[in-house]
Amino acid sequence: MSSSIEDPSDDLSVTSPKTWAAGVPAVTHALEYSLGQTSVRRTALTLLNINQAEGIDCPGCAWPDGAPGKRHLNEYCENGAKHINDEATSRRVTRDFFREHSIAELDGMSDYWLNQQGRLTEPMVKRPGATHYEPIGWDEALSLLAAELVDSPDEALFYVSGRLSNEAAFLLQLFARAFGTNNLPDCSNMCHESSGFAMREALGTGKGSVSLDDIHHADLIFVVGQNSGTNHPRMLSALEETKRNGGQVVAVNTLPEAGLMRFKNPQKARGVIGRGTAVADQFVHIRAGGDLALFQALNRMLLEAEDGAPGTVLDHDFIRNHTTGFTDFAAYARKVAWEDLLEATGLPREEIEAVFDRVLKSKKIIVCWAMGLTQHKHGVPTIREVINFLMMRGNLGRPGTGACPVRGHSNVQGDRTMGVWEQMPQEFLDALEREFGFTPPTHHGLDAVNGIRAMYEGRAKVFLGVAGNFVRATPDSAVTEEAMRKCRLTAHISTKLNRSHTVCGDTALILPTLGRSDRDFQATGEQFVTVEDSMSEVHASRGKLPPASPDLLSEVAIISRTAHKTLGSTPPLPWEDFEKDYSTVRDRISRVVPGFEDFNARLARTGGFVLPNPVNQGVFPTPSGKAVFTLNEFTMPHVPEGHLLLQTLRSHDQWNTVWYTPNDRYRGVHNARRVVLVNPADLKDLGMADRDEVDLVSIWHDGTERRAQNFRVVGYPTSPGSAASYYPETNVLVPLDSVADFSNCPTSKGIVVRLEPARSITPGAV
Ligand SMILES: Nc1nc2c(c(=O)[nH]1)N[C@H]1C(S)=C(S)[C@@H](COP(=O)(O)OP(=O)(O)OC[C@H]3O[C@@H](n4cnc5c(=O)[nH]c(N)nc54)[C@H](O)[C@@H]3O)O[C@H]1N2
Ligand SMILES: Nc1nc2c(c(=O)[nH]1)N[C@H]1C(S)=C(S)[C@@H](COP(=O)(O)OP(=O)(O)OC[C@H]3O[C@@H](n4cnc5c(=O)[nH]c(N)nc54)[C@H](O)[C@@H]3O)O[C@H]1N2
Ligand code: SF4
Ligand SMILES: [Mo]
Repeated sequence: MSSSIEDPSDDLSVTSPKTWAAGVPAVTHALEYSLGQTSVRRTALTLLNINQAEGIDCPGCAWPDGAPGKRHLNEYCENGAKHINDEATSRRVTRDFFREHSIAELDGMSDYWLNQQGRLTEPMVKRPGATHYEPIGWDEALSLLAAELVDSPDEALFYVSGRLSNEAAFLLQLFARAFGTNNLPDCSNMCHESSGFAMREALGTGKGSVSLDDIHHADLIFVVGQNSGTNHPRMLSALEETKRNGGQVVAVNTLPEAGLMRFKNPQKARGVIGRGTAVADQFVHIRAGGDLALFQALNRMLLEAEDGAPGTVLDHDFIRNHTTGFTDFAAYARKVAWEDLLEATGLPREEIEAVFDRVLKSKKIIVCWAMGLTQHKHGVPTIREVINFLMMRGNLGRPGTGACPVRGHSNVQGDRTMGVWEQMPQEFLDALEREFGFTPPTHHGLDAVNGIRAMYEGRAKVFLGVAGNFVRATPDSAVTEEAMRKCRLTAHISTKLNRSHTVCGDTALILPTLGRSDRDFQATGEQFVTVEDSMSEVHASRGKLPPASPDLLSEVAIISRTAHKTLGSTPPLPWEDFEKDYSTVRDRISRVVPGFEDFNARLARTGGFVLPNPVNQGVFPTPSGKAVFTLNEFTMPHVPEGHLLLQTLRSHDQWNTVWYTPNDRYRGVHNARRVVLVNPADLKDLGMADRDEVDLVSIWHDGTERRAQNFRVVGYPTSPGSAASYYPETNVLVPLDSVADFSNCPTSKGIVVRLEPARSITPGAV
């Protein structure tokens, strides 16, 4: 396998896309990967503990676990198993490794190769002008970091990825705000930010209102812009139960993803030998970016059906008692022309009518969505229109109904609850002030995109990344890398090596930390941490393995010590106590964050609890106290002649910026990642053929072009006019300024590109 930064695609092989997901091959692939990383004993230990009541929360996605009494012994999926054993690997990155490999050399290696080197084992520093990382003691490393955090607090960025525990996230935001800045960019800025903006405006809360039980008992579930079979695999078991209970599923996607079609549950005998369960009752093969129009069409049909049979279609009680803006919304919704809606969705009218039939027959509807909606320019209006759709028939707050943004990282929702957001509301800042006796800054901080701009322009000079891989997760790779290299100091608290460690500021620090699976001993004894999943369930996670190295510190310890060194005793906060005993952090959380009252005692008593969702209590914390119907201007992405709308997505075998193998099994793509999936009819129009070597060139309003070199074309049933390619190789194509309206989320699913014959066959720069 190639170790260079580019995967030359020489071994590309393509087989028919799979028409079903999971089953026995999924188990085999997970075990193969796990046993390639670590011993049978450690694999058994991680797998027996993953998602169990006293065990390790899966460090994969944020899909919830079953209720404690209903959990299987194997409460994990293929990708969760791979993911935890990628962390539990027996491979180690030592000081010898850094002596042998210069930073320039490491910079030329692929994301795969860097990750495969194993767990980081001791703190390392790159001094100004140095070519290599060298070992440094913890005390000196953290003093160095603290010493750089001296100037204006707003010149520092504190990036958080959704792997962080509640305890560590709470302390990090406390540190940043006590220091004097709200510069807390996070992975959510690039992920579900559009969901938060849309839902807060319409419902007064950014969180989903749905539980697993709701999923099981819905009449109709929409799965929109989400590849559940790969990215939230156990959602398929939940949908299987929905179907067993008589519910239906409509999948809306630009690609016919295997997991949306048929599922063979590897935990059930019938999933091993049978044909599995057909997941989607209807697959809606929508045009890229056409979802706003689809929901506008459904909403318009609801209004017309109500005209035909007044009082029977809409939920007038809900609309009257709980919402505002219905009249204006209805007037607006009736105006959008059918031809425009059909053109934007790319669907025949009968197909939308078939969806509408299911809607009319269903009393309990849930809409689930992910990046296929959030990462478009009009992601926020699209999600607002989804909420309009749910509100019209009162599909909110009742059992079996609701809005379900399916979150990515295992604790991304918890990190936000803990205050990691550059725009936390004033009530939260006031609560911090009451508890800790200092006045947090009130002006908004920098998000990911604005943080990159600030580093690029020299306004931000110190970058601390806590988990994640900032330079690969962010758009416009060339610009972002230059921005990072301009920093005075870049520091990362990480478990594994990644490209963010090789793209350094003048000084750079690698601060290696315990992972979820590692046991965590502090002065008062063994500690555990807590997380919140996509359905607002909070529970503990306890590491079970001996730590990857004796020189690792926990995230809580690193953050507490850095804060102490930076701030001294101004304000006077008990950083040492926080490190010794995480329950003291939870005591603070219980007094600052609503819903966490009596945190420690409730965890001990019940093992976990669900945070209250106002929507389910009939409360809408908007300024008017009611849910808001919104007017969402009809838009469709403009794609000039000869161009395609490119989405950058995940293969089946990667975790965000890190790929595990170069295969995308369900889509039938093997041994290559530099591929672009294009509809065969578009290929014909473009005068191109399957397997042609092309460069992808993105265009932007200011006339600039960005190029990603040497991709292989694969004819694929993506909807006409759209193309798909893997992230992060294609992040170089996403202009920094190409962001979703309102949420500032990079438009990773809507990049206008053209395909050009490859300029060279030698792999180019990223
Ligand atoms: N194994 C694995 N699991 C993961 C991750 C991982 O990398 N690997 N990442 C985690 C994270 S952080 C996140 S946020 C989630 C992401 O979960 P997903 O959102 O499922 O991830 P993507 O791969 O970005 O897939 C986007 C889906 O939207 C579809 N899509 C794209 N554009 C449109 C559109 O305009 N309309 C519609 N209707 N569909 C569209 C794509 O075809 C694709 O199926 O997964 C989490 N889980
Ligand atoms: N083009 C494009 N760009 C995208 C997306 C897209 O769909 N298309 N998706 C966006 C989305 S949804 C997201 S969420 C972001 C993801 O962005 P990030 O969250 O920043 O990226 P990850 O790849 O998840 O980060 C992997 C690194 O996290 C570190 N890590 C893993 N576990 C731990 C841990 O327990 N503790 C610590 N301290 N470190 C740990 C390891 O060092 C590992 O190398 O990317 C975004 N970028
Ligand atoms: S569905 Fe998500 S949380 Fe559950 S086991 Fe799989 S990766 Fe882990
Ligand atoms: Mo995400």
